This record gives sequence, C-alpha cells and structure tokens, in this order.
Amino acid sequence: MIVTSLAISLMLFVPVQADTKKYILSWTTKLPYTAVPEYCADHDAVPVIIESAEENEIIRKLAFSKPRAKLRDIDQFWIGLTDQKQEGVFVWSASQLTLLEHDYTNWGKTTLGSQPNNVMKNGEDEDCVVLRNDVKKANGPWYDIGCTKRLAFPICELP
Ligand SMILES: [Ca+2]
Ligand SMILES: [Ca+2]
Repeated sequence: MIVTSLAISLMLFVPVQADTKKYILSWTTKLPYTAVPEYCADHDAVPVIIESAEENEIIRKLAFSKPRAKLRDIDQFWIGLTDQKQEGVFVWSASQLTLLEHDYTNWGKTTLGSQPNNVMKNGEDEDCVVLRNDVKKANGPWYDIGCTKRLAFPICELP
C-alpha cells in the first residue's frame, strides 16, 4: 500500500510508506551525491538500499509517477551505492554491504556498453549511482556517474 499526497510536488520532501519500508524523496533540489548522506541524516534516514526488483519498481514508480514526472529535469535519483573507497567495488553506504553480498543489481545497458563503466570526465571517476527514468527500458536502470555535481535528486529510507 503506497500512501502519497496530492500536494506532493509542492513539498521539499515527503515520507512515503511502501509496504514495510518508508522512503523520503525530494523533487525540488538536485544535490551532489556527496551531500546525500547528510540530507538523509537530517531526516533521520539513510541513502536508499535497493534489495530486489520489486523494491526497485516501487521506487521507480514513486520517483517518476505523474504528475511529478512532468516536471522538467526529473530524470534521475541518487541511490546509496558507491565505489568511492575502492574502484569497481560497489558498496551500499548505509549497510556497508557490497553488491556481491546482495542478489540484486539493475545496471543499465546502452549502445556504448554496460554500466558501471566509470567513464572519467574532467578527471573525476564515476563512483556514485543513479536510478534513471529510461523511457525505452522502463525498469529503472542504474548508472554510475560523478559524485560531486548537482545531478540528481535524493532518495532516503527510514531505518
Ligand atoms: Ca567508479
Ligand atoms: Ca557510467
């Protein structure tokens, strides 16, 4: 059961109950990933950990469902997964568990190859992960991108 509010797009953040987990998303302020742990902590939450295809779909629908998806630039959200400490070893920041300790991943595929590809731009690795609204492949694929630009909106979960 997902509980949302008609006033959702006007709020800075909104707690959303989805089954046993409760999420906090923002549709108003893009952050660099480096600011997301603090943003979540300010709401007594942690950067989201996605543990199954079912949960990925719940989050994708929350993040991109109408009418919010009609807003400009609502195209990607940070999830709490990084390989900042060791290149290629992705860790859920809230649990410190690596992807190898989880069954589920949902890396995107493009004509240029699969994610994560750690393409460096301006000397910065791609070490943080977003969930995208991919219209061709509507399953909320994950992409590694740079951590330090204001490129995406935060998703947190309440522990
Ligand atoms: Ca990387
Ligand atoms: Ca990438």
